Amino acid sequence: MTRMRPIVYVLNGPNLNLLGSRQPEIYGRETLADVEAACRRIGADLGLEIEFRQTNAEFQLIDWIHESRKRAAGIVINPAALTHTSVAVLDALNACECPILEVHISNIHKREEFRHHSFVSQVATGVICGFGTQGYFLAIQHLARLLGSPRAETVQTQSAFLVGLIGAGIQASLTPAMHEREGAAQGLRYIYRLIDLQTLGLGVEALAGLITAAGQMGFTGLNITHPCKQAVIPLLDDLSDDARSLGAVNTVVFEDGKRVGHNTDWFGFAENFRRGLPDARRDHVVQLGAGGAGSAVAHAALTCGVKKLTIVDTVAERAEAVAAGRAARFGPDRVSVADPAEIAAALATADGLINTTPIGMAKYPGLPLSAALLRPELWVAEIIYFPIETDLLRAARALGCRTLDGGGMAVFQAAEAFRLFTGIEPDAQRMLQHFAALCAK
Ligand code: CA2
Repeated sequence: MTRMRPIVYVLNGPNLNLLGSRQPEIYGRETLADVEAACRRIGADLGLEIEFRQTNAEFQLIDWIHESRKRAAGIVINPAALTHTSVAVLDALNACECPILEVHISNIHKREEFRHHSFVSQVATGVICGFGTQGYFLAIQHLARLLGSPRAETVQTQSAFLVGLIGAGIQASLTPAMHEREGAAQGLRYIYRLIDLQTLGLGVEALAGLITAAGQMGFTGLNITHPCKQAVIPLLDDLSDDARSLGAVNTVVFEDGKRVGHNTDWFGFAENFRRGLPDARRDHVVQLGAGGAGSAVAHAALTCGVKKLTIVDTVAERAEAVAAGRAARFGPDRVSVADPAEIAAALATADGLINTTPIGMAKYPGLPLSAALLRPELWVAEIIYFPIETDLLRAARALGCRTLDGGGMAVFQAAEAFRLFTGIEPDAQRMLQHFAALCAK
């Protein structure tokens, strides 16, 4: 017999649907959809069912409070501006017998005088304010404890995280520093270990043993990099849809004894692109390189709305393989392959150029194509971040092209892995700043 999970109503009042779009200095950059997704994940971990709602109408909020009276084991409520005005919301909550946790993203006591008083607080079991959207997660966690969820204590004490990166030649990686700094900033005990096959004198065949050992030693999860992103797949119990489609995994989460593979590389490029070149034309884009990150970047470009992507690689079979994989997911009309000899023709009609080859990295300096093929209307994106300004970006900027460096991709892939490992929303802005400081060293 399956036991019913206790239901927690997470209710949100007026204007919270604007979250992420305005006033980020007060409310952060996450959208309400991000908060909802994180609440659901945390609820699931704690054995709770989350009913997440938002309304701009006072009567609707009141109707939902009445509904919670009958169905909810607990209420998390951010009544937004109604906090400070609504006796009706107070009366509705007064009729509820379950615990009520009042949440405010901002510290209302630090703000205008009219926000200092809350009608709701006099009926709330507890009030959380000023912790950003983390307040919602803390409230859910606290409710789980109050409701006697058998998993509440484990999740609570799991604020210690042990993660690592398996790959070869990874000593210079900035990922451990990014994760550990964000973990510390979130008040977590967070340790990130490098497991470098090269320094250990091991080959890819050691991967299975290392993953088993990490699971046995209580690792929360692992990042996986070259040369193990494909080799890890047969060692996993489950894959996210994107990782399955890409045939590459860079993040493994140990969940209830299972190993679940994800790919955050594509998300890293997509998020960097969305933020860095939000209004860039994307009817036709040329991608140089179909190696290590080729599939993930192509996947990201197509997800971001690139209508036609032309992939160019010196090894034709590699370009064909990446194109075939993405065509299977996005349709054959959106992806094609061009021979390096045809690059001038491909670029002539392109809006943008993405370099995924290693040319431009500190150890492979130079340009991946002739600078004569660039023109000011073309935007140019990189995935290389060491150096942050490659020869290609320098040449493109000199011509007046809009450019995107690879730093953001490195940060957002790490941020997404952090979210998968911890269930906690990282502060991407803070991670970007930290990364910039690390690069400046
Ligand atoms: O800090 C909070 O969570 C508040 O409940 C948010 C309310 C405010 O009236 C309370 O005093 C404190 C406002 C919600 C509106 O949210 C926006 C988000 C982004 C852009 C504009 C509004």
